[in-house]
Amino acid sequence: MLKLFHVPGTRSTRIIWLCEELGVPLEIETVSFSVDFRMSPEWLTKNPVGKVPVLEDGELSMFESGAMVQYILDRYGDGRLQPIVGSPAHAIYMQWSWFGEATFARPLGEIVNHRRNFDPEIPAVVEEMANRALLCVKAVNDAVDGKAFLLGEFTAADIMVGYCLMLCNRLIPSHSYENANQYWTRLCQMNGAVKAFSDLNQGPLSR
Ligand SMILES: N[C@@H](CCC(=O)N[C@@H](CS)C(=O)NCC(=O)O)C(=O)O
Repeated sequence: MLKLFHVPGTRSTRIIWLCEELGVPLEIETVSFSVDFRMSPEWLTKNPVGKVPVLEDGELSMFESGAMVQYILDRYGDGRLQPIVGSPAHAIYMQWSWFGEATFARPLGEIVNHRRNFDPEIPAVVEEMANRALLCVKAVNDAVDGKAFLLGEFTAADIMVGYCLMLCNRLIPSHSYENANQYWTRLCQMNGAVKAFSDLNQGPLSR
């Protein structure tokens, strides 16, 4: 059985969301987000850079959320929630999945990290990162114009990007990208999202 080491509101929500949509059983162990825990020798054997999440499947142990999503789809998905591998649609699916972690999550993570490490925060730094994140919201806004989801049908790319929209809404509360707002509302109605975000207020961003 898959086992997820989870912190509410972090990227581990992607795995909970995906498994719920697929109906794949998942054992969830909530762990501490403290630096002491994450930098402990025991945790560093699971995640060598002291971050969350970690996923285990028997002997297999993984520490990148996007790779976990793809592994679960390929091993347990029976072709669901991703286009046929090698098709142009799959290329676009990968594009949005990678965008979710490599481009969109990055400035948002920098805001979180900056606020954790600088008190008071430096407004110019937060503003720069917020502007970068808002460019990503605009890209999503344009992509879902006239479509329910990024590829038309719901795929795991929506989970990768949906996590960023959740974070964005908490960190940069108001923006006027209407398609993106409606897309986010649609995502929030999915069973997987309801489950994945049910413990948000117990997470590190609830402060
Ligand atoms: N690319 C990694 C990023 C992991 C990551 O940055 N996790 C955050 C929580 S969502 C974390 O542990 N941050 C602590 C830190 O960077 O100090 C993934 O997708 O798993």
